[in-house]
Amino acid sequence: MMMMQVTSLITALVLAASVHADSQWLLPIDCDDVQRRDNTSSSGVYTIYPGGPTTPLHVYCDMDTDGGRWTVFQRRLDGTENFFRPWKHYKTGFGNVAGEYWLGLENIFLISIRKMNELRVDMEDWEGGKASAQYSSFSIGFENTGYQLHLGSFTGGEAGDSLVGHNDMKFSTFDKDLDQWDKNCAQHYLGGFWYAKCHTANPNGMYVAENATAYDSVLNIWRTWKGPNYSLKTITMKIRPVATCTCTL
Ligand SMILES: [Ca+2]
Repeated sequence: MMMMQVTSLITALVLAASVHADSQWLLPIDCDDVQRRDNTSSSGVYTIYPGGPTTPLHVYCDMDTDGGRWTVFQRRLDGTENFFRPWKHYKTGFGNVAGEYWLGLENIFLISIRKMNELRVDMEDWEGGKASAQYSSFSIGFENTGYQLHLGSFTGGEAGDSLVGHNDMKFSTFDKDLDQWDKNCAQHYLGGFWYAKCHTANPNGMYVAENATAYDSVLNIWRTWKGPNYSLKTITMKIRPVATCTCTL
């Protein structure tokens, strides 16, 4: 009798463990997984698990642009969110995934180490114009490297390459200066980014409405498209696994 109970207990435990393993196996780590599991998924907010089953993460998935599967890690739409924030916020993420947000450097790191990803930046001006910039690969280092940016080659897009000088840079915020300038880029240009000395793109810079005046590249600019003092109406940074991905799934 005792033996039977023990046996059933073990059976139950093994069953529970295998169910647990199955559900882990099925949890999406990015928007690519979301679309693989249901190819009718439309653009919107989903839950992914790049840090494991106990840390669900809300994210906006772009399932429309150029075949979809994009995991959006940065989005500016209307200036409702404050992007002039300290390191701690850029590390963990902030904002509203249904609107403006930053997914968090730790989350971006966890997503980017799992598969080989490409980067796409989409932007709009105030006259109805749209442009993009694409890069063959994108990943960032872990926190001890300052979440150092590793960017592949520019592969196209009307917006031009405004990230070329940012490759290999560490991330900086006003309270953590890891840039290459003797002053503080993040503090001076009102954002948080992979600043060099300092920038040709400032997606997390100050957001101002059309025709507002600002000085000295503090705005959310993309220099090769609209120059150094044009605040973009929208800008979105997104990654997805490259087509040659051989990841196990
Ligand atoms: Ca500095």
